[in-house]
Amino acid sequence: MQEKYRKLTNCRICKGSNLEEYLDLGEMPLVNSFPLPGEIDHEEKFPLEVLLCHDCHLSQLSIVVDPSLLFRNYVYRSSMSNDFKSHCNDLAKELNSYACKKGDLIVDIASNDGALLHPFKRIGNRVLGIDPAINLAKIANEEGIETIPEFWNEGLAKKILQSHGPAKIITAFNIFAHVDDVHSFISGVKILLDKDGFFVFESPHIQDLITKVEFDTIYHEHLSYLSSSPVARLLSEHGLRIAKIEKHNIHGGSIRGYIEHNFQNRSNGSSEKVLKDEEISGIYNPSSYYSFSEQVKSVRKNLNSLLHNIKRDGQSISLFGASAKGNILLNYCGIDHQQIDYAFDHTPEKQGRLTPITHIPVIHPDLLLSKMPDYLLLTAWNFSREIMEKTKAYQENGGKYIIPLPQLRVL
Ligand code: DWN
Repeated sequence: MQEKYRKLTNCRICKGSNLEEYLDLGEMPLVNSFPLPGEIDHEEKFPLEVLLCHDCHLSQLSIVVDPSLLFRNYVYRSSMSNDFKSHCNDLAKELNSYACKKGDLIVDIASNDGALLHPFKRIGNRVLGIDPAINLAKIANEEGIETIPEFWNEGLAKKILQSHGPAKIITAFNIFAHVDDVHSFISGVKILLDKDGFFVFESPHIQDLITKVEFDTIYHEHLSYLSSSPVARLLSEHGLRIAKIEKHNIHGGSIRGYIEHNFQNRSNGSSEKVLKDEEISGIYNPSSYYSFSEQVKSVRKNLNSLLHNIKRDGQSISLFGASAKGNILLNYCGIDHQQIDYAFDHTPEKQGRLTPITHIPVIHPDLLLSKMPDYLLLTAWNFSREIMEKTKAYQENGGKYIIPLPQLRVL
């Protein structure tokens, strides 16, 4: 029987073996494995430990779970958030103002339900999605976004170059950190990218994870936790370079890199500034990681004491956003269906199922006012603004929000 995961022995970017564990969150479920009520006897958990490479500074998980287990049938839909969709709109408008034009090919790696490609198609670009999730590729194809249901690699890049020609833009939003063989991934980008093209990736930034203790963004889908220095090192091995880097608030704080062939020189000096900010934040200093575990434990202690007091006072709690990060927060803090009555979530694929291990029933947000919990724990805290806007009637009825991270707050 094929093993469900392998242990990491070498850094995936520099191949060094100078790896040191700095965080152990214990055995955790696969965060997007929402069981049906009849499936809870077969749930699995896997070690969730984070290592720091002392040679290239890449943070990475100690194991690699079989990606087919994680991504072949995927319940996370990018289009559930209007804020994320406008984030994608802004990118399409920006790139069409200077980097591509109508008719140019835009390829999105890990295109999910097509959220990032719809705005490019509306502008008149040719679009192509790549996503191994058969269920999501079906949705995207039905909505007119051509999507190949495969994992991205060099071989697929060569096939697409033959069939579609070079891509003026290749995007990879919230996927670069999910990839085990990053060398094959980037080599594929080099093959398909037009000589004047940009590869634009966006991933959570470890600077925010460490400085704001956003430990709930650590889960088995996220194999790496990125910063500019190890990424630049990887790119340079494949004839690519960073032209521009931006910080974005999405998903708790992300970095967006605009990457070009190394024979181009369209730098705007931003990568030097981001690197300087990273150095000042301490993420290239190993001692910054040694206290992180203690900070994570104090998040758990403070949240548990707040929820304990609320339940002691006889009040009810539900959550909004049956998110991947939420499943880490709940499982690490030992919070389950005994304290949390319902998980409200717009994602059709999650409704009628239970949160993994904690077994909180996921139901449609239309039921929020009828259930009327005293408190809503925003386990999708990265979308707090949008969720509070959508649940204004709940707040007007006296409902309160608990925002667990980056700072524990009750609103
Ligand atoms: O990298 C990843 C990030 C981008 O998305 C994936 N590996 C997994 C996933 O992580 P997540 O589930 O923590 O992401 P979100 O986007 O923070 O999850 C938000 C959850 O809240 C989703 O289940 C959708 C739900 N939601 C909703 O039901 N109504 C969100 C909004 C804004 C809403 O209005």
